Amino acid sequence: MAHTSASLMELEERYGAHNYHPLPVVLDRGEGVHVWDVEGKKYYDFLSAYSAVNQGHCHPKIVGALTEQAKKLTLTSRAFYNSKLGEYEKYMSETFGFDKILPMNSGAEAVETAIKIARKWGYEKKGVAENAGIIVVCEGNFHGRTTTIISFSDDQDARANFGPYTSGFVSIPYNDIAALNFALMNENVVGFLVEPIQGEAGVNTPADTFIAQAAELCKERNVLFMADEVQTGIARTGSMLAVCGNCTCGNTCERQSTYSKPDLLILGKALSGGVYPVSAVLADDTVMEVIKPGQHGSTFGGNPIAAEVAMAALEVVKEEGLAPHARELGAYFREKMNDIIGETDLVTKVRGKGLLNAIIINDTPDSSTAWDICVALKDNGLLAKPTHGNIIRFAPPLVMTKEQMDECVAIIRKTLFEFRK
Ligand code: IF1
Repeated sequence: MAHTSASLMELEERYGAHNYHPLPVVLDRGEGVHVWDVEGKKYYDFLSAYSAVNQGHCHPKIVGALTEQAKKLTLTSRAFYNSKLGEYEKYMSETFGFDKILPMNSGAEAVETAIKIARKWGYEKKGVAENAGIIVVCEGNFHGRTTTIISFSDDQDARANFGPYTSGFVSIPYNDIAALNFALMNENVVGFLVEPIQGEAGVNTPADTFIAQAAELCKERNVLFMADEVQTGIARTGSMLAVCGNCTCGNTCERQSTYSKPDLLILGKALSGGVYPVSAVLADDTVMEVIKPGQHGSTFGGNPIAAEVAMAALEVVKEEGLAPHARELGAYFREKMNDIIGETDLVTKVRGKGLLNAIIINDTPDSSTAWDICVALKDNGLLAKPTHGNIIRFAPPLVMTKEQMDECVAIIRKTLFEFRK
């Protein structure tokens, strides 16, 4: 019997853990900026799987890399070498300008890897007393959902009743250099873990100087600057990396005025174009050399499919000039949103960088207005989802054309004007 969206939602309700509350749409196919539901209705994807599908759904080059490698060798574990990993590691080292990469699978795994490296570096290189290492994090952070990561989350949904919690983390307000300066007075601090733009907090963009000043302070205090670019990386914010415009990938995006190369760079999501779970931590030898054989890893980390898929995904970013395109189209999008803000009081603000943006709905965070607008957007053929409460994140694949963006802006405008609070 052919399934309908309704019957498939029922299956998930009955047999799946209820750890999500998806928008009521069942997707069956994706291509570029479009997805189709089970009944064949077409939508613009304005979430990109939370910035994992930057290169567009089912990009032929990336899917081709997956299928070709999958016919040859999928997994050896790291008990043996494989013919793709070394080439991939070199490619990543040259693309991002770091000596070494530690390959993992999910974003949270990469964040956990960076935390372990920072702690070990603190004890073995900085001279912090064992088990006394502190990592500074920011209020409103989202770095994944493992027990250690939610230990330093201030989101009660993510944290409550998962204790006992991992210690060794100190929170400061985001975008607050004075608070960071004070926190780094503590000699036991080994790292500062930060999102260049806080995605889940509602595309919370800091002052332009925040990241560069934070990187500078970390250098002065011999603390590792740990940039979580799982969501902001891979051209999403208009340069290959949100933190450092010094990427050596040959992109034509303008160099950022400030040079803020992280000591630990954390990548995931669009590193594979959403085709396969691929994440990574990059660092120079002085940091990465604290990890010795047997001290960290994962069964699938660095597998040949991940290597081939990630290289293809990054080639697409460079060949199609996705970083400068995201910068230009994102500015255009915010300009159009500001025009709409001038015409209705339902939206109070648009904010973001490149094609990572969000609008603030003029209602309380506990209202259902943002959700209701997203359901109405869905009915009008555009998929987006609220982050916290009254904020709707807009993050289309970076391959979107200006013409397609105009169609999406028209759908957003039509929906907001139809919408009765
Ligand atoms: C979900 C949020 C976004 C991330 C940053 C690490 C990770 C993420 C900056 C972990 C993952 C995803 C997780 C996904 C929804 C999405 C999300 F809403 F959860 F917070 F994007 F904002 N660092 N973010 O954004 O990577 O282990 O998921 O591969 O949990 O539903 P992961």
